[in-house]
Amino acid sequence: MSDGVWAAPGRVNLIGEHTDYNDGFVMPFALPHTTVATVSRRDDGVLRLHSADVPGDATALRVTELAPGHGPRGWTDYPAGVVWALREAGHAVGGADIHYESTLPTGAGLSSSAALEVVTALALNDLYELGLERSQVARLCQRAENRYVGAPTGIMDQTASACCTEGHALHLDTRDLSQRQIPLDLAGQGLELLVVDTRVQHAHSDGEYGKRRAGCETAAATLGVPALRDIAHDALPEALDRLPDPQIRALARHIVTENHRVERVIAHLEAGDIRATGPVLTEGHASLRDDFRISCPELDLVVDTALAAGALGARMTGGGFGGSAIVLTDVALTPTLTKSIQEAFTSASWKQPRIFSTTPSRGARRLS
Ligand code: GAF
Repeated sequence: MSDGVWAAPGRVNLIGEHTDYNDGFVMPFALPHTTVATVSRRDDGVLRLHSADVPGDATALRVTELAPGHGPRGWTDYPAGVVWALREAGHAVGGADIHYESTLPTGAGLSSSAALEVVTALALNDLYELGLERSQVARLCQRAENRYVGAPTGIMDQTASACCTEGHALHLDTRDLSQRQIPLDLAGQGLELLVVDTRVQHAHSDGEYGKRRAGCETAAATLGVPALRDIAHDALPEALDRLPDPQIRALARHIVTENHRVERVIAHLEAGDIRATGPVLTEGHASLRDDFRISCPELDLVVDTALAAGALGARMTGGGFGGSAIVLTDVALTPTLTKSIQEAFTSASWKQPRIFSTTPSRGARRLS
């Protein structure tokens, strides 16, 4: 008999990529796929972690011995990192037995790590009566990932998993963490959003993420601003003239234009016109491919094939170098589009992608 069951979803990001560590704007929504944690509190200071999706026995760790860089370097680092981050922030968290089970594909750029962190934090927040707000939960989970796991990621994925609501995309300002829930009724406008998981994750993705982040910080320092968020879109040409290194210049151009694309997408959604966001999504892909240089042949093939088959817009989503793309389309076109993408992958002799239709779903919650 457990003390409770919690669930936290993965996400797709509609627009606003790599802007979250530049104090910029993002617009993710939660997937219906979740990681579910069945949890019992224990008072002997032992954290016992088991996953139905990973072969092998449970891992047992002493909460007092958790320290960054000392984890076993596997999936258990994410929940262990959350316990470490909670305790480091002064929260009296002891042990727990946690059993995980997930419907989220891992390694698909759909934030399975954030879901694992958030479901753990939410369960412990309830069981140990910590009284943390959702945005505090997200911040602590990000700290676990940055410091304990050692990945220099932004705040988007954890906030999406913790704070998204059904039927909405979440407009998050990553500087002051203010949030707006933007209605996104795809079916109401005869539209569908497809997720295409390319099922590839190129090996160098972690290091390249850090390099992009460092490059953006160099650009901001050269321009004398706290973050690239502080460069207004109409001041971009002048700012670019002040960046001598072409690669750094291209990174800055992506961030400034991407923040502007988020604003354009919001304007279309607020005008009730989801279709009009399509070309903006596609522009975002070109910018990630050409300026930020984080796409890959598989993602480009999805985007090019979808557009050639009549999609309204398409782009990679998430960190890049593999993972998933999103495709905005009229519902009637979905079968043709799906077939075209499958055939394109067959012609390229690549493993078949996983394609599914999705809608903005609920954020993390207690199930029982
Ligand atoms: C990954 C990171 F975890 C996010 O913080 C974000 O930077 C994203 O890549 C790119 O937008 O998912």
